[in-house]
Amino acid sequence: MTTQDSDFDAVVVGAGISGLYAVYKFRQRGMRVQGFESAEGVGGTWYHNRYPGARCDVESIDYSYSFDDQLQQEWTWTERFATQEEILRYLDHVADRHDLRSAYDFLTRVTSAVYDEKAGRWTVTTDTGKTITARFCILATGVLSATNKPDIPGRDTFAGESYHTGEWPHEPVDFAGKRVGVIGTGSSGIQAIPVIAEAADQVVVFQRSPNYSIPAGNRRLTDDVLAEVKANYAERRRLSRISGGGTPNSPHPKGAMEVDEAERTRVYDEWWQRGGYLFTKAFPDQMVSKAANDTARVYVEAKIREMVADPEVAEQLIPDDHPIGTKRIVTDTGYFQTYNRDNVTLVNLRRTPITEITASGVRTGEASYDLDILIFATGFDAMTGSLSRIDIRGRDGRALTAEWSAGPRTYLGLAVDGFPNMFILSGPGSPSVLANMVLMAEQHVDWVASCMDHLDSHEIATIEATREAADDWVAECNAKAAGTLFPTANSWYMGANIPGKPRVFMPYIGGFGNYNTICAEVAAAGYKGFALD
Ligand code: N01
Repeated sequence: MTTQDSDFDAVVVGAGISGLYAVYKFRQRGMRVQGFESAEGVGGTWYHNRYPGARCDVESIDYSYSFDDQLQQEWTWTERFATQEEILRYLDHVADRHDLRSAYDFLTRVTSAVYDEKAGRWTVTTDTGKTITARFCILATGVLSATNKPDIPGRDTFAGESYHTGEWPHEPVDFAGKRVGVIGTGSSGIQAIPVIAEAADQVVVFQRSPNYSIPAGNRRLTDDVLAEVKANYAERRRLSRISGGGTPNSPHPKGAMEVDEAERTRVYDEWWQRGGYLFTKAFPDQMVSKAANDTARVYVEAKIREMVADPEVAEQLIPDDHPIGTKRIVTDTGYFQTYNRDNVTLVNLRRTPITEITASGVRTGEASYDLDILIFATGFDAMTGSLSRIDIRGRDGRALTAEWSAGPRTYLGLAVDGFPNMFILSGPGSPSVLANMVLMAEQHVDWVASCMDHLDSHEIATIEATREAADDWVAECNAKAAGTLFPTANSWYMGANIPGKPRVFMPYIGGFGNYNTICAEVAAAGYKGFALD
């Protein structure tokens, strides 16, 4: 390989939603792009999370690219909330349609990315022994992709089949006649448990923390609904871009505490019918006022009691340690009713913690559960985990992990001081997981691409966040989070699910629309807060 062959305008790490669009957009600019992806195919999250029941909790018509109008007119989503299989088929289609696979080396994990100050280039090495250089380093490594398998004594001694929901095998798992244990009741566990319960002989759910979950209200999308959406897609996208969460939904004009009880109940009934995590957005004060939040909490708790036949089990399924919505609220299909089945047992780990995993199953302080299959639905080292497993070094060999030892520090979530020409897509400090991740990815990539236009037209080689701008942005993110109820929960947003991880609220919670305005203002002001050289 000649130097010419191994030197690129940009390297894109990851072939998920944001990486694919970055490759498309940069190639549109005439750039030479090298992509790396550790999996065998495109799709990122949707490639790996193939567990039974996996679906997106954002409506399919919104959780899809807007950059290609012909694509959004031609593609037909079949259900309101798409399955993993349908989303992956869509992303495969997008990759083929725009010839994006040709940019990538698949089955190739980036091990290091090191900035060479003299050359003004990033040197990127992979686990396949490849080394390339590039002017721009684009980290599209995903926010929920580094799986967390807790260090439970005897974890690896289990003799049956064992899976993590985030690394699910491609071959179907046969549950028929099997005794299945599921550890974890976050979104993944809550989606998987009802589907597994229908197929398995026995399901034992090991629950440490109960979670709030709202029925999805999923349904097939009719031709009429799709025709209406497609006729109004431009407006739907416009409303999404100015919204708080990247979908065309806005809360009631008044706060929950400003309306009477009858109106509150009417609004909650309406949002309950809408289904899913949107329930936390019914009233504008729901996530900032404890009193307002309590009204939503009490409403949902009554619903749980209605859905679960055994009152004692119902009480164990109701959270008592966080305001509703401060942990990602789950969107489910038939979750609570699953506990009415004879073949499902709830084990409350708060009462009887797991003492060990053995060859034959799981042992708690009170009992031993013999299992054929053990599923870890135990989540991810969110937002920073996919970055910290790459050795990323900026100026003077400074390691990103060391720079972030007290929590992630970015400017706008996009850039880090000391790491020139490096951009993180949908990372900490951006709205990221609090927004529709597809429009989030488009916003980031579009901003980065027009930043590149600016650099090129002004003959500027490098762009780098200033330390002061990063400090101010971190302070702004913290202040925004402190004005909400979110920091009161031990959530993965706070890094609380990983032992030893700093407790910092990682996403920017000022709203997707506000964030878009801030980014546009920074660019219009000649990239305020960045040093251009
Ligand atoms: O992971 P989680 P997830 N012993 O971290 C438990 C997105 N997502 O994969 O709360 C026993 O939420 C842990 O218990 P606790 C979505 O943003 C979206 O489910 O730490 N239990 C918890 O119950 C979501 O929020 C979709 O006490 C242990 C569970 O494991 C995010 O991904 C679908 C344990 C982990 O829950 C992550 O969801 C799926 C231990 N040692 C995911 N360690 C949709 O779009 C952990 N747990 C619908």
